[in-house]
Amino acid sequence: MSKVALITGITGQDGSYLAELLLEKGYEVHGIIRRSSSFNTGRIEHLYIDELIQDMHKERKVKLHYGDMTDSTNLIRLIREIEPTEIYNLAAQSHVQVSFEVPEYTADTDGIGTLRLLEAVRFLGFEKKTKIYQASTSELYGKVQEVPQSETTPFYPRSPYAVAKMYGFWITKNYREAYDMFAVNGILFNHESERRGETFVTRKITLAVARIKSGKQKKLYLGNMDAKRDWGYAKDYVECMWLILQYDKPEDFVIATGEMHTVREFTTLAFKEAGIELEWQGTGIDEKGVDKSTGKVLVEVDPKYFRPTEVEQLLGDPTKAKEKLGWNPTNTSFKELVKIMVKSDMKMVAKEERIRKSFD
Ligand code: NDP
Ligand code: GDR
Repeated sequence: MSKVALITGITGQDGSYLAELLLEKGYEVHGIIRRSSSFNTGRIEHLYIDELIQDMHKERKVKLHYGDMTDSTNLIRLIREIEPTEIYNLAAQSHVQVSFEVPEYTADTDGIGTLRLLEAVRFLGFEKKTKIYQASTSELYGKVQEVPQSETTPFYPRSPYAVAKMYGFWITKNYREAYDMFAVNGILFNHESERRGETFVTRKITLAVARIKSGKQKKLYLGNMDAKRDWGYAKDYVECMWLILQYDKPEDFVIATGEMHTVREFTTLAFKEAGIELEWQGTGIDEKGVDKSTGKVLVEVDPKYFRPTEVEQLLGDPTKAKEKLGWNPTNTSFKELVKIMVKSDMKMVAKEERIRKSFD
């Protein structure tokens, strides 16, 4: 039977890497995109080149459809037309801090959106032919009840985003149990890449480093420098999404590196990659990152980035994924991840500069 995948959130970081992986594996890949007033397909442009111009790339093309997680009839129609054998539900308002500003929309997209998708599959009678992957998150653990967190650790969500994702987690599990569907959760810890959205802390840091190094930005303002995260590489993580759906039983899995670092550590390493040694002075909102060689303050704390309720630390235990899926999360180390991101942003900033100069 030919494999047909439908990816919601295909224009996002993970969606773009997953689309590449599934095309390589010979899948027919469909993706849902939202109408927007400016282009939102930058991460996947290379996967849907106009077939009239690039006929030879035909087999590497994704098929894009307009849709939205808030529109059930749209989801039903698309699933009926595409008849996917696998659905990867990656679409979400995925920014934790933004979810405090748009809690209802976040609940609608991330929580009820998941229900709409599951219900569409059930309504169409596709329970036995369509497997569903739900993008669950380490944010479910929130105020952590045990360290490290595994599939059995209790949840304590700390943001409207996490609460919405909690609904997504349980409704997926409920449909699995109630209707015998292959509907599963990947509980993924933070994963980053050169395609990470620019307002998530890692990418915000690596972009700032590149801009500061080239004289285009003076300072980087951050929030909670003490927050600790288990950061992995997105490319490794999308492979795991696929492995979870290929496993012979529908089960939920934690995907993490098993290593935890502070925002401060990430920042120090990122500047170091660009040849800048930082020294930290002060504490709390007075903390500053100072360039050792020039004495210039390059990093400051801005309380506007503090969250009403913070998740202080997350550390995942990926033992189950390692043992049952044979997954190896150490392909890209923390240091390597920071290096990849800084290098890519330095390249991007240099390219922007060349383009700007060509207009001078
Ligand atoms: P991104 O924010 O990069 O991408 C989110 C995607 O969802 C985008 O394609 C976006 O479209 C789409 N989207 C948002 N709202 C809607 C909507 N109402 N209807 C349809 N599509 C919508 O997220 P990531 O790629 O980083 O993450 C993928 C998924 O995994 C998300 O569900 C996220 O919550 C979850 N997750 C991510 C982790 C991480 O560390 N990256 C860790 C654990 C879970 P557009 O481009 O138009 O905005
Ligand atoms: P997170 O990622 O909330 O873990 O959610 P983010 O990178 O936004 O924050 C990580 C930690 O860094 C602290 N922080 C800052 N965060 C941002 N964005 N900007 C800042 O200036 C800043 N300064 C400090 C935060 O307070 C936090 O503690 C991500 C998303 O991808 C979710 O969709 C996903 O579910 C989780 O990871 C796992």
